[in-house]
Amino acid sequence: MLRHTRADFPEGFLFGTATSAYQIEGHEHGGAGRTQWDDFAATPGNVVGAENGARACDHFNKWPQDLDLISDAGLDVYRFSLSWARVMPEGIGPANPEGLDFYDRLVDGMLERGLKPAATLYHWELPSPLLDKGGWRNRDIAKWFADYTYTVMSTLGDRIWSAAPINEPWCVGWLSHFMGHHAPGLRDIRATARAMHHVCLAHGEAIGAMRSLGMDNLGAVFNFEYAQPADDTPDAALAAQRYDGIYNRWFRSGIFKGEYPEDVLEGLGLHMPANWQDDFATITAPLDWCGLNYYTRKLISPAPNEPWPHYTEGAGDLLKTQVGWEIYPEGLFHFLTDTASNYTGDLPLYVTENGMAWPDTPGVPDEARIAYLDAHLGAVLHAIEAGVPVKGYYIWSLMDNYEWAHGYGPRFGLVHVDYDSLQRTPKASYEALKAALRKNG
Ligand code: IFM
Repeated sequence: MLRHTRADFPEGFLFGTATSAYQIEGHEHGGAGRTQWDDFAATPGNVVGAENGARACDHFNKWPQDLDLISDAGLDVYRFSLSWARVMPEGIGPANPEGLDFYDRLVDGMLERGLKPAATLYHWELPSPLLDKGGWRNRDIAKWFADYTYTVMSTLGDRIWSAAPINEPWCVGWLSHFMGHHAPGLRDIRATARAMHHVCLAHGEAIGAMRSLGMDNLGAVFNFEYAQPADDTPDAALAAQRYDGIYNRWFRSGIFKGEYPEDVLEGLGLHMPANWQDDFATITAPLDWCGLNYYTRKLISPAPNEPWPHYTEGAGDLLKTQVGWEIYPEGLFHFLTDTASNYTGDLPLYVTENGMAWPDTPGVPDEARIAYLDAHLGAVLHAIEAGVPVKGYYIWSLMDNYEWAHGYGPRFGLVHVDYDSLQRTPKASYEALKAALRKNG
């Protein structure tokens, strides 16, 4: 059972669940074009078992049953993403009618079930032909992305409840271009600086494209990790501050303040594209809400003999999830209050992702996930009591799915997926959530 129920939250507070296109749809269906994740997974050593999203959960065909699961749980919002390569197989140029039709039916299916469609336009499956042109390193990506956004939203925009251009810009910029853990697997500081800026520019251009179509309720979705100094030394504190700057401050600062943090520019400044300062008028396009994805914390130690950013990251001894992430709900409270106090003021905040991976087996109650959700719902309530305008909480994820470089091993779902039969089985956490959402006073 969840201790926290709908009745504990303010009237109108929204509960939702989130997924993304490449992780669930089955990319081999419906005339979708090749993506950077197909290429990355096909290169030895990048993804556990070289697994890819070709089949995934076959949501492309099973979506009515998946939407039924969401509405039967009593959830209000479905945060889903659209695959650029499904809509435009070449990334630019003609749209794929089968791809647009799929999303058209999906959105209608949400509305028929009383679910609010919360769309994300980019959740990482860049069309391969655009990577051939440099991908996020190429400034032109901002225009390509705005064109894709315009095409999609010309069809769907009148029925979308809320939209965000890009999921987790840190993953697009840093994780994929500096750490090399995600496609395209680069480890290059110049590419990183460009990607970290172009992702902000593309965000702003896409917001402009959606505003030109008359859309509202537009936002941005950032991910956060609490940076804890590994010990009490001033050097560890500085290292953690640098980590925090790159991960947690760069994108919020660019998008809400029209500036990048000085402590990050110390490392990236030399590698930035020409005249980057001139782009802030586009990047700071006004938003209607801000989304926070939060999972864990890291312990940060100085690494003075390494090049900038001179730190290493590790884990402490808190309880860990299946992917080794420490469970630290205090971090969610921190980022909600920090965002409202230092960046967004009265703007509505949504927890757009939160959840845990656990090695679930059907029939065995996933008590660990229930406890995780309870603890984080507690952090949200605490933030609301402190005056932070949090308006919703979405769980990652509806069902087990493709966890990127980890393949299909980590299970994040409220619903178990058997990857042979593709059968969906709700877990105990799904049932607990359903009971908690029913308790409306
Ligand atoms: O699966 C991912 C998702 O694609 C983005 N946010 C974090 C999740 C868990 O790693």
